Amino acid sequence: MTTGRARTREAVTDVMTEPQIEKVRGYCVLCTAHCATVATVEDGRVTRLDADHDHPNGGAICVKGKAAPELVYNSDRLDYPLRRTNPKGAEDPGWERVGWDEALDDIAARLLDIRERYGAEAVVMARGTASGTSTDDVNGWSSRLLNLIGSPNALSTTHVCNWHRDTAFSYTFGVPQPSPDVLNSGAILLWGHNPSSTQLLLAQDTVTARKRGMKIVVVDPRKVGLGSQADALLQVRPGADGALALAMVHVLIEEGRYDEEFVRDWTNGPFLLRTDTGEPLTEADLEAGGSSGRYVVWDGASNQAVVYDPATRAYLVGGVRPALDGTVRVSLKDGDAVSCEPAFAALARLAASYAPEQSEGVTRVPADDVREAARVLSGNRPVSMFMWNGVGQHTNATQTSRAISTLYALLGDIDALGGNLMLPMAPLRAVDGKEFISSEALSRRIGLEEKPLGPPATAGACAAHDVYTAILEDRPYPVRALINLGSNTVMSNGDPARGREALCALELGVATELFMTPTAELCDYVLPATSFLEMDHLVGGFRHRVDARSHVQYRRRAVDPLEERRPDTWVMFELAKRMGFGDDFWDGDVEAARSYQLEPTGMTLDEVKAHPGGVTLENPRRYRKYADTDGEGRPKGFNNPSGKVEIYSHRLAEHGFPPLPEYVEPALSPLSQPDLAAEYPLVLTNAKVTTFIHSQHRALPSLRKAAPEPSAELHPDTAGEHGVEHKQWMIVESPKGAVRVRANLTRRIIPGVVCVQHGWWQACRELELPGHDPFSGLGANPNGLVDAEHRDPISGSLPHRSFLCRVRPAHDA
Ligand SMILES: Nc1nc2c(c(=O)[nH]1)N[C@H]1C(S)=C(S)[C@@H](COP(=O)(O)OP(=O)(O)OC[C@H]3O[C@@H](n4cnc5c(=O)[nH]c(N)nc54)[C@H](O)[C@@H]3O)O[C@H]1N2
Ligand SMILES: Nc1nc2c(c(=O)[nH]1)N[C@H]1C(S)=C(S)[C@@H](COP(=O)(O)OP(=O)(O)OC[C@H]3O[C@@H](n4cnc5c(=O)[nH]c(N)nc54)[C@H](O)[C@@H]3O)O[C@H]1N2
Ligand code: SF4
Ligand SMILES: [Mo]
Repeated sequence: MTTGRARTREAVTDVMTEPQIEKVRGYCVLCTAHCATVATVEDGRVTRLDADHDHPNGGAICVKGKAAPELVYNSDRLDYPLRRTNPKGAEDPGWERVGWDEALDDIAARLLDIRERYGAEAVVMARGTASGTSTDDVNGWSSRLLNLIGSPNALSTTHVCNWHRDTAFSYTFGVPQPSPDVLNSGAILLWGHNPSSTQLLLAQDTVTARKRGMKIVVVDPRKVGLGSQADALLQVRPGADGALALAMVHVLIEEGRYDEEFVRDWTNGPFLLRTDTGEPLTEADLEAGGSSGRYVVWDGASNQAVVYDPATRAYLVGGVRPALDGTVRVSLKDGDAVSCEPAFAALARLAASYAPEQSEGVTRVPADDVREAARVLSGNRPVSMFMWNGVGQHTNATQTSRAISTLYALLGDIDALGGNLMLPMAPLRAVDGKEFISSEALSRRIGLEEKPLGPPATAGACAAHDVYTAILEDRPYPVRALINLGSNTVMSNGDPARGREALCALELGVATELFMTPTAELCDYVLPATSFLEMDHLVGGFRHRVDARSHVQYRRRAVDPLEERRPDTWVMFELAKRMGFGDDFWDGDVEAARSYQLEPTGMTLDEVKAHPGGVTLENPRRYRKYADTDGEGRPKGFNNPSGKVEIYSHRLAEHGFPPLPEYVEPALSPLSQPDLAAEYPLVLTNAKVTTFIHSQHRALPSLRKAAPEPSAELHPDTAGEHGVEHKQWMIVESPKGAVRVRANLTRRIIPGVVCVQHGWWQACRELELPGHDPFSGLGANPNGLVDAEHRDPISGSLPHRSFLCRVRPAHDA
């Protein structure tokens, strides 16, 4: 165990007239980066946050982190538990202040009553994103409570957030997208991810690596952040990423730039597919009693079919050199012969139909640029990558992620030095209480039937639109209670009007919140939560930076909670006690629970606390672990049905989805809906704003000053065609709804695309800047522009980033 150098708290206590200054080490939890910080506390008031430069997850802080003290003292923060006295939907909710005990007792009793009358699954817990709220602190405990209640229904936004980055990626590699080991990369591929605005540490590390010559390839319709310094920037039409990835795959194959040994040895590219059925040839096809779970390759050395067994990750005979191309005829057990080709050859054919010169009209990326980008990657290995939101909010999102993952597979750098490296987090004990819920209950999760490979099956998560259906139509069964735990559910999901209708129809709605959000406004109880600077937390590793994954830290609160604000973790423990689960919740003793979490590390809580900057546990870097062998010399392989990196996804095939990453146009696009596009000729997308997280922070003066109004980016030529001028208020309309935003004319976005911002509702009292009605076409909530009817068939993702729209000046502009 190496110990992080512990910077002791500086306390100046001897001069009475001077303010008492304390420095408290911790980390910012406002976004996914979790930058290590040092808070300055003067006379009990937190006044600033600075980067901690002596921490594996440190070295940087952004404007939001700097503004975090404002979040503690903002005059609109919730300070007391509130109970509604007027019916939902009434203009005035009639909030009355209640005590914590009274609120929690009543909520617990009503949850138990609803469970009794409708079954546990009628209770849903909506979770705020771990990448943009401090609910990361409470996730384990809220899962535990929900599992004890016996409900499988956690609602989250993963289907438009990280699911494609992680699970769709895992359908190729068997693991969620690991962290890029960017400091050791020859090139990084950033696809639909803009870390300069959203994940500061990756941006910082990328810039560091660039200084020693690392290359950067960015795929984004906008030239922003690292895209401005990229060696190759592909400004793709939103939603056409799948075609672009196939175009790049084609270049790698056609120009012989892929890692042939890796593809041959570690992917299922050599597996033979029958050309009559398109399905893999299996041992069962070849011989009576053969297994349909064993696949067949064509051995170029012996010129015969050879069986591969996923159980041993080996061929049944030695010295095999499987073919990656060509068509062969293989004799079947019934004496017939069938012609077959390796999966890799099928991929090559698919990709060839998207050759850069042919797909230019689809992707809008010049063919030469596509070729150049592929060459930059293959010529500068090891390559690491990160894809995120830009690819995850489309009706074709899963296959897009599959196409990008396939491209990455051909480069062969998964789990390599300088590639995307799999390293475990610190071994804290899991507390999510999976053991408390029955598999029968889990099989009833909302959305599971429709999405057997999607978030309900793989991420334990339901989508809001499905939960709204359960509330409003009792399909697949009634939902009567919704706890919003740091989740602005109606703002963050498509179709806010339906969200409002659903929340009004609940028997019990609860929000634990910092502010009275549009979601909280529709609840029966609103409970005042602490911000991250007001609460303690034990963290078992930092997700993104490879070398911070095993860093354990006790984040001490910088200040005590103001008024009656309480940490969500405390709320979970108190609710659990009141619902009769005290025995499984350490009778409400959060610190005792943290000690239990720590046990596997061999450290006590006091030992961790003695190092305010945290402790880095040993986590040796080991590369290409898939090649590790067991006692019998069998390689570990990849955690997929085939034991290989799956170019051909057996899971997708089993469920009737295209096993190769076929490109399908977005549901509403200029190419898929030309008639509609005659009326709505532009492509709608959106992106995060550096200054804010999602629907938050508009009330903080220093941030709002920097971005006072909602705006949308569009190219000057596009604006000109529609009579819109720079800085003018304009209406962005889709077939579904409208928003009113300032036009931001910029050449950094490709023509024909409108990039809106998500999350505008809140006013800023200090600056006297107005709020925006989340439910009205005169507001600025782009989630009203899309519906939930068009969605990705596998994940249920919604088309926030590829819908049709048009623009015009607002009448009052
Ligand atoms: N400042 C800030 N930081 C955040 C957050 C925040 O709200 N604000 N949220 C946090 C969360 S929860 C998340 S999930 C992450 C997300 O982090 P990112 O993935 O970086 O999020 P975005 O900036 O929304 O999207 C990335 C890029 O996708 C581009 N894009 C839009 N449409 C397309 C498309 O069709 N194809 C491609 N290739 N690109 C497209 C956008 O122009 C944008 O530059 O950020 C986290 N950090
Ligand atoms: N159109 C469009 N829609 C999107 C996206 C998009 O890019 N475009 N992005 C999607 C993505 S990636 C995500 S992750 C979701 C995010 O959706 P949400 O998870 O709903 O995120 P926020 O809108 O930031 O709302 C979080 C709420 O939690 C509160 N909060 C913050 N910290 C705490 C805390 O510690 N405790 C409690 N109790 N409350 C807290 C905040 O005040 C805020 O109201 O939105 C999705 N929706
Ligand atoms: S990048 Fe994210 S975690 Fe880092 S300081 Fe900014 S808001 Fe906080
Ligand atoms: Mo997200």
